[in-house]
Amino acid sequence: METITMNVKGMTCGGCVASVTRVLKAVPGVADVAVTLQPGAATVTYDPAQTAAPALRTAIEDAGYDVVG
Ligand SMILES: [Cu+2]
Repeated sequence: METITMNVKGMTCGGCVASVTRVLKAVPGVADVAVTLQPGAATVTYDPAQTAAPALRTAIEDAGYDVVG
């Protein structure tokens, strides 16, 4: 397992946190997700044999948020 923390821009409330959490958990290979609003960040533990950082980033962006850095 690998863990990555991404800075997420555009989340404004608990609903946003729930949305980002949901889309990340839907990515095959994701084992654990922790999203915080302040600061806006998503920490994801995943199986590198099944997914990778770009797919996680895309999932967040497809949900309408921005990944910075
Ligand atoms: Cu919101």
